Amino acid sequence: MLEKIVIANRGEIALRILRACREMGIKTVAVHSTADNNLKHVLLADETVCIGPPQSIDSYLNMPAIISAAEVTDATGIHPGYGFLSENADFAERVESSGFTFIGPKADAIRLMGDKVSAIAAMKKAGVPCVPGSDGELKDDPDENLRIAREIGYPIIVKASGGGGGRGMRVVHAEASLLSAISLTKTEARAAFNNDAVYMEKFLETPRHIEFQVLMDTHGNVIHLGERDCSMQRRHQKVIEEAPAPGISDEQRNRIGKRCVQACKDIGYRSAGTFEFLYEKDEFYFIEMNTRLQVEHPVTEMITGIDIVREQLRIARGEKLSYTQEDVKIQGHAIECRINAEDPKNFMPSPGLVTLWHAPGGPGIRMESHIYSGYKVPPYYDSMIGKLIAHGESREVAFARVKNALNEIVIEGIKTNVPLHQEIFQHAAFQAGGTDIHYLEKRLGLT
Ligand code: MV4
Repeated sequence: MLEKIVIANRGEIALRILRACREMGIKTVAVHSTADNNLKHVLLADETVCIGPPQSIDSYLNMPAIISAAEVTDATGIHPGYGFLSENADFAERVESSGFTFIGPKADAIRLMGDKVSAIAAMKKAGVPCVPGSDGELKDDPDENLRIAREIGYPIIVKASGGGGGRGMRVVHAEASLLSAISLTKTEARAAFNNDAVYMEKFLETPRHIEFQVLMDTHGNVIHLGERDCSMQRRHQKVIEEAPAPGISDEQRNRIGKRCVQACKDIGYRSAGTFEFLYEKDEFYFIEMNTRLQVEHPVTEMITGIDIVREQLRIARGEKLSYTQEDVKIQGHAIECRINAEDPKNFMPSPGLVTLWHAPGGPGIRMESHIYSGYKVPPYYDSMIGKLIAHGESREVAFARVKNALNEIVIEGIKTNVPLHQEIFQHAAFQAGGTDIHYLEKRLGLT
């Protein structure tokens, strides 16, 4: 079972999945667009299938082409990675109804969590702390909506149930603009998600973004791997992530982790998942669940010693988790820098030929990247070209290592955000730990 899988992704994560497969003796099929013939994992894969032209919609989002690739290569599973089709419940369903294993949760769980109103209802039921809010979809009743908002207290945020990740939301500071904000958000949501359901939450003004990693097998075993702090972001794109989150106690970690584990059992989850919380004034508030492997999974791997991709593959083979909750021990601190092919000043993408590449190294350094000298970064996809991860026995040691590594990195031919990272690691507030989700945007506005 699961002797050969299709890797339905590209870039660093496709390479990460290929490496896990190699360790486990699983054969790999790299499916790729015509712009990606020279991707590192395509060159390393056991088999390759070109699935379409460069535009994602014609290739990495082309469900029939990906499923056909599994059929013609006799693969038995499909790993979606992150982005693209990874949280598309219809895709998961089509993969499984075609007789393949979707290396992720069941379609029902993806669908339940994709609808934020139903996700929050499920979490409340499982005892996961949520943001004070409307307790379900808003009805077409202005007086009732005004009453709910008054009860929550301004500022409030109106969110689309079909949104998430920063799409389809609007902050309301006073009653006078509530009703128009609701109807505007509904109109946008109908156009963007074909679903005009919206809900309200108390708007938290200076929270941190802290998320919990979970793993669940098909035998009812669930573990949490602690949390990550992903507050260092710009325009909903994370820039730096770290684990554990500064200032979070073992008591808080265990308490929230347990609630996430319970929620997984309640919803019949399987595979890797992430519970996103806002954290403000010592309280956690659930906002969304991500039903995929995440970009920042390595920081959790570094502090737990657990290979999350290997566990995903084991779970997909019907095996039990390799670890119990008692086996999970948090050791030291890990920090990840997302390295993007972009102008560090104006954030414009900077695709093109990498003329020279030297990876950083040394104790505690892990570089996840698919680039090589002579690789051409195509203009069609996300600009992330790698992740620099540093681990150390303390946050201070991890910081020292990441700074060294940023100085060692050589990437010529394209612009990258390495200088931005070097600047951020000089900031006293970031060194102190615990900066909120608005910190980077504010700081960039001033300097
Ligand atoms: C919020 C919030 C404040 N209060 N909800 C943005 C992305 C989506 N995952 C949820 N988001 C937010 N929801 C309440 N009740 C602030 C944000 C938010 C945010 C959250 C996480 C990381 C970055 C963010 C940037 C701006 C706003």
